[in-house]
Amino acid sequence: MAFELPDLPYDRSALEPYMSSKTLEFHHGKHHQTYVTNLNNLVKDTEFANMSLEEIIKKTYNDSSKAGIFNNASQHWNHNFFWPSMKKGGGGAMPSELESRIKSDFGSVEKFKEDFVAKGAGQFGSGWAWLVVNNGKLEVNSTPNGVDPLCFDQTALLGCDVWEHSYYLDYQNRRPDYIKAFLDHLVDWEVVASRLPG
Ligand code: MN3
Repeated sequence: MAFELPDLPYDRSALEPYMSSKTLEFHHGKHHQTYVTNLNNLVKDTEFANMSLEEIIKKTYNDSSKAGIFNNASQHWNHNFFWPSMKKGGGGAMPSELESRIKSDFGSVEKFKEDFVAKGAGQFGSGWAWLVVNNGKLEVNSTPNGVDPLCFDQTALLGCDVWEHSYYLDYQNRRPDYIKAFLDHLVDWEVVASRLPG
């Protein structure tokens, strides 16, 4: 079964002014669509054609002969995960369980946000900043290109796309400002909390 581009769970203008409809038009409509199209072309008539996205990612990570499949599969997964992590009127207060986990593992919500922005801003070139659960503990990290927490058997709670296509139209070179706005005005913390392992 072919992979498909999911609809955005909000209008293209819903995240303005923090993420413009122009950015979503290109980012969702062109970039994400291209990963889906490339992936479908690459897995056609191969052993990967009937695997889940997660299986494909785990089986092709670090296999240089399968780099094209890995990159497009992981980027499809990453964007499927990214869109519903945001909502109109996001940011704001976190559900109490998530907030207490963050306070206990980072010291404070402010410290978590500082660390997350620093990881995303410090990622050289294209990649992602993540909040993950690793061995029961909340951590922030960053990954290059399409690499994601599935590759390391970590549970992803939140990912921020720090490829230039995610912010350049709205923030130009000000990547830290984009990541701060993402945390303070876009993230749906209810969704993030729902991803905590039970
Ligand atoms: Mn992207």
